[in-house]
Amino acid sequence: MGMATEANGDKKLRTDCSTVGEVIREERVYPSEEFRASSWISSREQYDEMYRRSVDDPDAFWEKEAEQFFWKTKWDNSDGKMHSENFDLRKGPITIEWFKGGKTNICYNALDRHVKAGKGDAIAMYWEGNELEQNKKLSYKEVLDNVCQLSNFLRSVGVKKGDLVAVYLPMLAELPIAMLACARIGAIHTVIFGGFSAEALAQRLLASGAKVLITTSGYRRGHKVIRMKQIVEEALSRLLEEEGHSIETCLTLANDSAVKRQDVPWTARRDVWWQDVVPRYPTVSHLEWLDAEDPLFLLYTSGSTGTPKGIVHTTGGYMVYTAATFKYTFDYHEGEVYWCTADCGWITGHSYLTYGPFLNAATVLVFEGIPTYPNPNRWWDVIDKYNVNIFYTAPTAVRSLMRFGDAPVKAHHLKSLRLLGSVGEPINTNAWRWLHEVVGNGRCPIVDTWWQTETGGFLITPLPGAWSLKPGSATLPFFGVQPAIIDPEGNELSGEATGALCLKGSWPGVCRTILGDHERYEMAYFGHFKGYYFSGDGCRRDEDGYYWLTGRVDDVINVSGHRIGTAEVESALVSYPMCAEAAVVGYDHQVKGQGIYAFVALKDNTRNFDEIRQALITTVREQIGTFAAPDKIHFAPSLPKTTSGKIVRRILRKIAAKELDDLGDISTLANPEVVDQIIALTGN
Ligand code: 6R9
Repeated sequence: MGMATEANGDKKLRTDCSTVGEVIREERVYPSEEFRASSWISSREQYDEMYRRSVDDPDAFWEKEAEQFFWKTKWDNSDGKMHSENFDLRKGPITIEWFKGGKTNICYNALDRHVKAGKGDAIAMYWEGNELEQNKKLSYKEVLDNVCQLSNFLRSVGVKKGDLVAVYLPMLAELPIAMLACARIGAIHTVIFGGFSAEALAQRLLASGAKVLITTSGYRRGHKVIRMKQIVEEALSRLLEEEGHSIETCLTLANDSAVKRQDVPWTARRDVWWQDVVPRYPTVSHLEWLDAEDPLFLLYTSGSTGTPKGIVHTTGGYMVYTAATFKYTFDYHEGEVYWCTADCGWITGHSYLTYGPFLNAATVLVFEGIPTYPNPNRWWDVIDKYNVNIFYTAPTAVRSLMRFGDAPVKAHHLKSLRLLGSVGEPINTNAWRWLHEVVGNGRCPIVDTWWQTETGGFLITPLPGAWSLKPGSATLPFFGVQPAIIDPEGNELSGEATGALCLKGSWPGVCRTILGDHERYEMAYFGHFKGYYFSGDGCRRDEDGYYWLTGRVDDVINVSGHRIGTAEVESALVSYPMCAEAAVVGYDHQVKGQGIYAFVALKDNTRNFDEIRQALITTVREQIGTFAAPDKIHFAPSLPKTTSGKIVRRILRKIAAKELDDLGDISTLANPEVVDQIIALTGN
């Protein structure tokens, strides 16, 4: 049965909220009757009733969700409450606790529990490598065995509950295995995205205080070979020389098909080959029972100012929340093959490639490669090869594949697909329609999931069997989530409204702190609008209560779904000796969603701009990673500033967007003349 696409009754035109800013006809897309009837939440009425319960009595609602897991000790219910929170700085420090006093282990619930229930032979993971011939599959029992061996090794090198273990790996099967092995023994994992440079890796290792690092000799990404251990070596020697910080154990997976053992730098005593030690350990490993509020992992993310923030998630609430959101949003049913194209270096790889799916005993496809290698058929080949039912990806990847036209998709049957998902940035309606019509053949609903590193799991997302979709809208809040749209004066708006997207009251998956800096956590999320968590995103709520995300309203830019702080890029640029000052803004980019536009004032304007431009890009690559390199560098005599010396980005954003008629009032600048000079230099 097909999915009906109907134009909305009044057929009115409106401005699309996506970053691309097209004008579209509002339409609704309904799930087929067959899809609806078999889904967990199969009607708006069912959702409305559950949603009401979830906000009227969150404890009762989440208690029911939590009860399906194994708890060594039940949470403390003595005062009749299993969660407590203060979301309002006026009332004291921000504190959030869910299931406090309860003892559990997320690895037990994600693996042992299923094996004990007789599902040990079910496939936990299909792994498809960068190269066509590379693949493997692992049952739940096999993943558990691997996790136990690795956790025993980690114990043997002194890792204990509460210790930090850093993981710097590409998308090998060993990456989720490493995360689960840490969780098993109560070690806190911090996964550092493989695209980060030596410098960025060193910065995160130092900030986290990790003593153990798990990495690989190297890997292939498309045609490129990346010598990962070489990057690690650079990071570790810099750490030792400049900071006196040393990593005690560096467990290195030999990935001979990319970089051979003999070709990597090696430090005896510190470095060990995974293959030489881990398989020698027993496949049973006792569990560490953790308090629900013990930390599970640390993940660095970018904010609008300063250095990356080490976001801390805890055990119990995160477990219950990722499991519930995975089940209901992806409408997961046993036996289905689920593919999430995210990297475990970001939150999506934590919540919806690892924990959410494994907690639901799902079969997860892990793909190491890129969509265009060896050719643009690769993704569609993979979907047909593994009969993928649920496919979760990012708008930027969809847009990059749209450029190859429909033919590569049409050459595949893709009949197994039942549901599609999108994350990371607003999805523009063109990409939405292409995904829906060409990839999903008009049959598969799209869940456009809005959430953040800090939120742990989905906050605004379709439940695909329960209501109709509007292309480009993340639709309605998940259970227990209370969005609020707030105007610049801090007033919560009702009905149709546009403003800053905030949240009232906690949900189990929200992060609890920033490592070592609770005050920064309080200021960043709870300091703007008292009594609310501020997301940093702008949003519109329409006449049907649907939410439309419009992008960040702070100084964070979203490049191909990678969250980048303008301050980080600026600090890399100004570290280049010839750079006097730099300001970075985002601008609309056809494929990446947003691109990075850097305005740079040099100390000496007589130099060769092309050479300097190249050197500046190299500097950003070295300090952060290739993904953060500016797309455009615009040299300027100086930057527009207020009389107190603050750079006025608002004007630079307009110049980057070529909206020169709409610069606003520039007369209050300390140096209004530079605006014309910058404009005259466009195209530099
Ligand atoms: C999960 C993730 C968070 C920021 C967030 C927002 C943007 C994510 C989105 C979306 C519109 C969606 N974002 N999903 N915007 N629609 N479906 O991406 O986490 O890396 O922390 O980024 O990404 O701007 O604030 P993270």
